[in-house]
Amino acid sequence: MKNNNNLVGVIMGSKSDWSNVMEHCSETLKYFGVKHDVKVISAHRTPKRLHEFLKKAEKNNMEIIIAAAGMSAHLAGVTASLTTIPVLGVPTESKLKGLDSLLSTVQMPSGIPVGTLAIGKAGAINAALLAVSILSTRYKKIEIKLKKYRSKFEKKVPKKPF
Ligand code: RP5
Repeated sequence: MKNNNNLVGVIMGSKSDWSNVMEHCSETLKYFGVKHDVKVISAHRTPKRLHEFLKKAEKNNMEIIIAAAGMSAHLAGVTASLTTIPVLGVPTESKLKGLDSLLSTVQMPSGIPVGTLAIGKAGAINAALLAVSILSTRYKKIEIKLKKYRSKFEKKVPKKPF
C-alpha cells in the first residue's frame, strides 16, 4: 500500500457506542488489513478534539472517516462540514431505537453529504465494508480480499429456505 498512515478514522460520540456496535466496524477493517485509528470524539462534548483529529487526518492523508453517534447525532454531519475527506455515518441505537440517530445523520441538507448506513451493528459492519470497497478501487490487495469475502456468500447462503 502506498499510504503507511491510517487509511480510515473511526470516531464515535461516546464510549457506549463501542461494545457490540463500533467494535464490529474495527474488526471488519482489521479483517481486511485496513489500518485505522479509533477514537471517542463528540461533536457536542469534545468539539476541540474533533478539530484536532481532523487537522491530523488531513495532514496524514486519511482517506475515509466513519463517524458513529446516537440520539441527536451530529457527529457525522459536523465532521463532514469540517473536511472534504468522505464521511460515512453510523447511527447508533437509542431510547427511540436509533430512529432519532438515523434521521439526524441521514437528513443532511444539500451541500454537505454524509453516506449513512443502517442503525447499529449492521451499519457499523457495512460502514467498514463500504470503506473497504471504496479503498479497493486504489489498493489491489484490498480488492482481492473483498472479492474473496463476497464469494463466500455463494457458499454460505442456502439455496432453499427449508
Ligand atoms: C451520543 O449520545 C453518543 O454517540 C451516544 O450514542 C449517545 C449517548 O451517549 P452516552 O450518554 O452513553 O455517553 O453523543
